[in-house]
Amino acid sequence: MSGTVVSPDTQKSRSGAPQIYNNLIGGQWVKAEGGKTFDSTNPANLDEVIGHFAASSKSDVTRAVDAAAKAFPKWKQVPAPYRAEILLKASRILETRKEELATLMTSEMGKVINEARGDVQEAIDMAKYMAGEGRRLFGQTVPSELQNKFAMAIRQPVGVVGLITPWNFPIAIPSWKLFPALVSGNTVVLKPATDTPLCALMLVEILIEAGLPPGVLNFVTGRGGEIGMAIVEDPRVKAISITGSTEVGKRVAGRCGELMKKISCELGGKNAICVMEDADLELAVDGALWGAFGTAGQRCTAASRVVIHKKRYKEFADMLVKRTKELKVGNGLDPDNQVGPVINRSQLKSINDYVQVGKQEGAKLIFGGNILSEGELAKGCFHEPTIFGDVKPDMRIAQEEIFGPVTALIPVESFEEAIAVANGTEFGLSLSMYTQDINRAFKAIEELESGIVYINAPTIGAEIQLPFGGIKSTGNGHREAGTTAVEQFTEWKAIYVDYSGRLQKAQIDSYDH
Ligand code: UN1
Repeated sequence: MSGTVVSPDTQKSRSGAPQIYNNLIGGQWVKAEGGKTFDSTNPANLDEVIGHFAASSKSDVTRAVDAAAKAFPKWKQVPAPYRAEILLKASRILETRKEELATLMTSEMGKVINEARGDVQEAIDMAKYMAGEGRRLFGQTVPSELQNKFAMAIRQPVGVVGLITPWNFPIAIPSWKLFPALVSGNTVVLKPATDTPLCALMLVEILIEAGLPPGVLNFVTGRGGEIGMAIVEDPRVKAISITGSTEVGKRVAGRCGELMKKISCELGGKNAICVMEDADLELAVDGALWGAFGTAGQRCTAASRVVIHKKRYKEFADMLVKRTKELKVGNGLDPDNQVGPVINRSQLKSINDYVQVGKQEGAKLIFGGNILSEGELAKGCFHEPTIFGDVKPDMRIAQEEIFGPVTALIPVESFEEAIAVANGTEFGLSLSMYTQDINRAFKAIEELESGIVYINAPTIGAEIQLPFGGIKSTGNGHREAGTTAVEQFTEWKAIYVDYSGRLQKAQIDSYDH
């Protein structure tokens, strides 16, 4: 398989002035037709421009879909185990370049370096897992009710798929969508978040280097409003997979519904850790600290609520505040820092606006609450890890996704109340229960209304070999990762082979004894 096309721009040293990075269409790195660009900047230092990227419009999307549609007939003929070889090779390149990619990610997205390594590792894991899927892509064989008749179902690729990815896991989440889509035989138009286009571009380059033929993967950067909907609207795009805000996801899903397209949404969360009176409190505090403030709270799975039994509430709150005080906030490239910046100024403002909402609602601000602007921090988008106490379950800060380092402590009287409070939002992604009681643990597994449940572990930290996704307003019935990932990217075809040599009528002819 030939087709290695490497961006001439990214081959240059990244140490000098910021480079211009183009779209990848049909194996060629090309400028947006309008010639316009936008900048990606470092959230730890907004003066640092990471690169200039193509500000694409509808016509660029049309060209990308042209290329993907043209490449599809040949790509779907490539045996899945060979498609998988490319993913395996990509996993090896990712491993070799892990440190470089992690450093780049911290500079472009802000997450602290150790977490950036984890993000790249998640893509490596997914590449290996989906490479294995190339030799599975299981179908079904079932008995026929008639003699001399064979019944089976196979998976086929859906065609051109549109992938719309967020900035918070800028390599991992594109990998969750790209790898199952590609191994299943689809061709792709990928639109990454405008805050993190370089991370996604690096992943694309690696797949090209691993041997992906021209046109199989097309990459278009630009504003969601402008090009995201253009991907959705193009009649040749047969399926969309999007991770993003609930607001955008609902709009995209609505339109896909009208157009009868397959659509999988991974949207907001308002995840909770429940801490019962019998919990190992040290362990629960460790979990809450990591769940609430890891990735500066910018995970769909972040623990933005902690529901605590009244008997241990004060003790827990004191311990959490003490530990939060010790967290070091700053540029994620410094390995001593534990909390990096948030993604951009508008997100910083939105987070701080929620802090004001919490105060107005009468929640007790027990730690943090401020935008950090001392010294070097003034150049970036840093927010103090923030804890509200005595939060009522129906307050906005306990109901709405904040997507920042803010958590709400909610006291409850019982296990049953904890479950009811945990379930009492419009979302259903990740919920967790800390208890030493095995009966309660299993009751929680049964009763918690979410796609992911943790026992004695925080709400973050899903592994790629199990389904990832949520219920209620978090998703629309799909899951990423695990064996379920290929569902969105394949169509079932049921096949009956009648080798009786005569007309046999199902449901009408009966078996003759
Ligand atoms: C997200 O929260 O947007 O489970 C993705 C986790 C990570 C993935 C999170 N493996 O926390």
